[in-house]
Amino acid sequence: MRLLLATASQRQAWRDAFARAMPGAELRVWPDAPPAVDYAIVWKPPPECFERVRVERAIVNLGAGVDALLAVPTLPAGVPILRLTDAGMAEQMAEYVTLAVLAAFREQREYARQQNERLWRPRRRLDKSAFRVGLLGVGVLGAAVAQALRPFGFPLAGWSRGAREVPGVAAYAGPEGFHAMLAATSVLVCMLPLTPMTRGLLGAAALRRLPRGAHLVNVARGELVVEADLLAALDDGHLACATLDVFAEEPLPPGHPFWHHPRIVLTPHVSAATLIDESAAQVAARIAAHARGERVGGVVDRERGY
Ligand code: NDP
Ligand code: OXD
Repeated sequence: MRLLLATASQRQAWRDAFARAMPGAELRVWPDAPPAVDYAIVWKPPPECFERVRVERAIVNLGAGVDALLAVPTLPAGVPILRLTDAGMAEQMAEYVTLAVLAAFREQREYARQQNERLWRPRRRLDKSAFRVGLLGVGVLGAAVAQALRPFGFPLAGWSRGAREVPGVAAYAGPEGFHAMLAATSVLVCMLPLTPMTRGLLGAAALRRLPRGAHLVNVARGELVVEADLLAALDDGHLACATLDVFAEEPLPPGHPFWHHPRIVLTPHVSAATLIDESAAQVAARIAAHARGERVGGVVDRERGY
């Protein structure tokens, strides 16, 4: 089995992990490029990669989101693309989103402000039955987040292309479902892939459809949100807070207004880190199955873009 590994960072750690997970494979690491391989295992590969190396069986994306890979202009047509599914990310995403939802429900920002002003002022408990969490995307990560939130008793709603059924989650789909869900959402959590259909989805019209005082959590991709519209909705108090893990430009530039915004909590794209050993194990098992001609999980539909 001939493999090419092309990763944007942590090259040595990935090489070691694949050497352990696929001991019999002939592993080359970009820019050491053979003319042809069976599988290319990549994360944000340079365009020259596909110019110099012919991939004969499949391209494996070392991440859940394939937006960056699909944007590579030299990506060969007709070669199947596989992506990571969960591989240790679902648990992390569930932790991150649960923290953000509970912080919103228990009004952590308000109490922090009161502490700052030495104010002893208990607030009336929010009505949980009216505190609805809306999940944009209920795929691998969205469904795991839903299951983590369920025991807390928040009403849950989920929007997907196909009104996907997830236990305990009211299903919505399509533009009408989108607008209906937003109108009754206290915390909106974005876990959609970035595709031509979802880019800029969360602009002024969508954000202002949320009830006044709603929270936004974006753990998917920055370009799903129109940043200027989000700033405007936070500045005039329509939105209470945004918890942001992803940005149109990463790393977030030092002069970006998000850094010091009083209504923004931000983290540097860490809500669900790619775990090297778990990911290598998943990829190794999938490549072995794929090479045997079996059906494998994580197959990307290029037309849909995810
Ligand atoms: P999945 O493909 O499993 O789930 C995607 C969900 O989005 C599905 O429910 C899908 O609907 C829905 N969806 C896609 N397009 C549309 C659309 N046009 N309208 C309505 N719903 C839509 O992906 P994952 O859960 O594995 O990952 C989601 C995203 O999270 C990734 O693409 C990536 O960008 C991001 N991510 C971020 C990380 C971070 O650290 N911040 C880490 C990992 C991932 P349906 O179910 O009908 O197909
Ligand atoms: C991913 C990511 O898509 O880390 O896996 O953002």
